[in-house]
Amino acid sequence: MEEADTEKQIDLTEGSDRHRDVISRHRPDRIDTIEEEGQSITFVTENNVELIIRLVTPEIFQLTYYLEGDVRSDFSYAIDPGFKAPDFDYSLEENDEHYIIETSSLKATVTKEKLLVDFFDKDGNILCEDEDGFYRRESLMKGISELKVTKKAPRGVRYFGLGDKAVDVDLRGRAYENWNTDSYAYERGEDPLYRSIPFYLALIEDRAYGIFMDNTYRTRFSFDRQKDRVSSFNARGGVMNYYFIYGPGLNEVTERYTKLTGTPEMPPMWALGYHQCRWSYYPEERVRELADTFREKKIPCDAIYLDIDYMDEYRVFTWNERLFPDAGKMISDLRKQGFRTIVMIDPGVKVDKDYFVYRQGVENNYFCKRPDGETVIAPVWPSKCVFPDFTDPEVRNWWADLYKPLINDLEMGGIWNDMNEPAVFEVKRKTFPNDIRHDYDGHPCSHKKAHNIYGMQMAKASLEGIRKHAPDRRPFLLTRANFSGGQRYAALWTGDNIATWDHLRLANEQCQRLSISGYSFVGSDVGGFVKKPDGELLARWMQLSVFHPLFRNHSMGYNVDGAAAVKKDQVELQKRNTENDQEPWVYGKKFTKINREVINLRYRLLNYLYTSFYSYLNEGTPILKPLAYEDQGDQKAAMQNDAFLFGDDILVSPVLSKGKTEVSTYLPDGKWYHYWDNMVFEGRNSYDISAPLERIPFFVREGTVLPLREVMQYTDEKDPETLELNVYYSNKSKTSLLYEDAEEGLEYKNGEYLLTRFDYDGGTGDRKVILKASREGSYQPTYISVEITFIGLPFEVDTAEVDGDEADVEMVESGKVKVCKLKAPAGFEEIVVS
Ligand code: MIG
Repeated sequence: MEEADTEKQIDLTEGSDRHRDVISRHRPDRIDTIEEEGQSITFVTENNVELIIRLVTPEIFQLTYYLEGDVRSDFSYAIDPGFKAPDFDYSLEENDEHYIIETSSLKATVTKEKLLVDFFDKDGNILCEDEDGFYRRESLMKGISELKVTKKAPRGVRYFGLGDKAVDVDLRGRAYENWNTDSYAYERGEDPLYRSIPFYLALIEDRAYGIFMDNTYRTRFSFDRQKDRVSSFNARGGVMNYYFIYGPGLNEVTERYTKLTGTPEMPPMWALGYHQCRWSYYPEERVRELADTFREKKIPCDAIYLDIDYMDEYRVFTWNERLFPDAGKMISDLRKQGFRTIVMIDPGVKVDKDYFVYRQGVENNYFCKRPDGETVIAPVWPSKCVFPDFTDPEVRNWWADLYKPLINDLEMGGIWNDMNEPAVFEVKRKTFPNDIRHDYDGHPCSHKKAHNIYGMQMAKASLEGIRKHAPDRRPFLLTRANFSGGQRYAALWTGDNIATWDHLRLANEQCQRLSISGYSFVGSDVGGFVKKPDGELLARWMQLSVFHPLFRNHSMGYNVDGAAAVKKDQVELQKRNTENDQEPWVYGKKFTKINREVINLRYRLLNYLYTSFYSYLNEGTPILKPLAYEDQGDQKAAMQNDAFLFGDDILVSPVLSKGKTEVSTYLPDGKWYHYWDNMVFEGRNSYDISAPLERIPFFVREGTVLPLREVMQYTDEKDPETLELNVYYSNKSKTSLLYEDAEEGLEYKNGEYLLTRFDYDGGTGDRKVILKASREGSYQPTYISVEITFIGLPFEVDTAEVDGDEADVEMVESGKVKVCKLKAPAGFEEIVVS
C-alpha cells in the first residue's frame, strides 16, 4: 500500500497552484544492460536503477543500488579494514526470465523484469526471495525519505540478531528501529536503544542466512509485522547497500558477519574477572575501603570503576582534587592490592574558557558545528557542553592524546565511555539536531548519517589513545553507544536497566542477541542500575553473569533522583547513604557466601572463557548462543529463550524468576552432564532441574575437556600451580581446545601462546578412553602438572597410562557419580584409561 501524498496537496493559503513538494518514487523496471568487472556484476534498468552485485566470498554477496546523481563510495565504518575478499570462480548465465549467478555455495537469480533478487543454496533450496525488491522515495524538499528492500517472510521462518533489542529471541511479528538512544530505565519492548546493529539472521527450515544493511542512517527492520508474510529493511538516507550472508548454519552466518566487520584483540585476563562499579565511589577513602572489603571478605575482584564524580565539575580529563588528592598514589596502591582502576570519560566538553580541553578544541576547530558554522552547545553533565567531531581523524588523534596522563602517567587499567549516542539532556529528542555537520573521515555529511556511528568513532579514538599511551599493555575500553563493527574497539554493557526480574530475563536475552550479532564482549549492570535488588535477585543476576563475558555489578548508588537531575552541588560530598548499596556483601552472611561462591565459579571458568574469546577473535564464533545455534533443525531447541550456550560446550539454564528453586530446561541432542552433581542427561528432552538459591544449573557436553582454574582473589595474584581438566565421558570422540598465553601484553601476537588441542576418544573399545593432547605455539604455562578427572566412566578403572607409563589413579565419589582422578605432566601427549 502506498501512503497518501499530503505534500502534493495544493497550498491554498499561498493562493498558488504550486505543490508543496515534489515526490518521486523509484522501482526498477526492465534490465537494459549488464556488465561484468572483476567479481562484480552491474545491472542497469531502462528507468536507470543500477544494481551492483559484488561477490565478496562464495557465501557473501553485496548488493548496492544506485540512482542517477548518487555519490559512488565504498567507504564504510563497519567493514573491517583487515577483511580480505578472496578470488574464486563463479558463473553467470541467463535464461528467458533471469540472470543466474552461482558460486560453489550460493546461487542468486535476478529477474530481467523488475530486478528482483532471489537466493538459493547450491542444491536449489530457496533461502530468500524478494517480494517487491528495491524501492526508493524522495522529495525535492526533504530528500530521501525511504530506501527499502522488501522480501518474503514465509510462515515458519524465524528471525534473530539485530543487536540489543529488548525482546524475546525470535524477532518475528514486530518492526525495529536503529537510532542510538539514551534509554534510561528502558522497559521490555522499548526501541530503539543505545546502539545500532543492522544485521539479522533468518532460519528457514534448517537453512540459515543473514542480511547486513551497511547504512548508518536511521534504519528500520520489519519481520511479518502485519501478519502479511513480508519482511523489509529501510533507511532514511544514503544508499541501499546490503550483504547477503549464507550459512547454512546460524553459527556460520554469525561467524561470516563477524569476520566481515571484525573482532577485537585478546582482552587482558583481568578484564574477564569480576568488576565492581557504582555511581559513584568517592572520595578516595571510600574507594580504598571498598578495595579492602573485597580482600577482607575474600571475594575475588579485578576492577573498580570511578564514575563521573571523580572529575572536577564533570570536566573530562580532570580530577576533583579534594575528593582525590593523590589519584596516582591511590591507583598504584589499588594495583598492589590487585585492582585495576577504570574511569569514565564522556564526549561532552564543558564550555569554560579556562579549561584546557575546551580551549584546545576551540582553537583547532574540533567541535561539532551547525551548517553555517556555529558550534553546537547542548546541556549534559557540566551543563553547557561542546562535542568533539570524532568522525574527523585529526580530532580522534587529539582525543587519543588527551588520555596520556590517565593511561601513561597513572597507568589506568581501562576507560569507560558513556553518553556517546550522543546523549543530550532536556530536549525530547535526546540528541543533536539532524543538521549538525560531521567530517565522516573526509566524506562530510549531516548528523542524520553520522548519528549512529558517533559513539563508535569516540570508542575508536579512545582505543587509539589507550593503545598509543600503553603500547605494551592490552587495552580495555567499555562503551555504551556503538554500531556494527564497533566490536573491534570496545566491550559494551546494556545500559541503564532496572533491578527487576524481567530485567534479569532481558539481560539474558540482550546479551545472547548481541553476541550472535557479532558483539560478544557484553554484559549487563549486574543487580540492575535503577532501584535496588533484593538479595535473591542480586544472587541470581550474579549467577547469570558468571556466564556473560563482561561481569560487572553497577548501580545508581546514591543518585536516586533520576539520571537527568543534575544538581549544582553534586560534587559536594554526600552523606554516606547505604540504602542503595548492592555490593556482593550487603545482604547478610548467607548471601555474602552465595555471592562469593558465585564469583569463585567465574574464576574457576576463566580459562574456558578465555579460550572462547580465542575462538571469537579468530573464527568470529559467538561466545553466547541461543539453543537454536546448537541444533537448528530441532524446533524445540529453536524455541528456547532462557537456556543458552556459553562457549561451545557449556549449556546454562539460569533461574530468572523470584522464589524458584527449580528450572525446567530443554537439552538438545547428545548427552549433557550437570556440572554440580555430574548426573548425565539425555538430550532432546526436557527436565526439571533443582536450582537451590546458591546454584545456577549448567551442563557440560559429553566428551568435553573442561579446564578449571585455581580460584584467586584477582587473576594475576600468583602463577597457577596446576590446572584441572575435567573430562566428561562419552562413547564417541570429541575435540576441545585450550588457549593460553601470558594473559597480558602483546607477545601472544608473536607466537607466544599455547593452543592445546585435546582429542578425546571413548569409542575405541568397551572399557577404554583415550585422551590425546597436541600443542601449538611457544608459550610455557607456569604450572608443571595437570590434575585430570574422568567423570562418568561406565567401568571400574584397572590401569591408567600417561605417555606410556602407568600412573596412580584415585577413585572418588563426586556427587552421585564415581570419578577417576590422576596427575599428569602439563605437557602430556596421551593418556589411556581402561
Ligand atoms: O545520565 O555517569 O549508563 O552507567 O553510571 C547518566 C553516570 C549518566 C549513564 C550510564 C551509567 C552511569 C551514569 N550515566
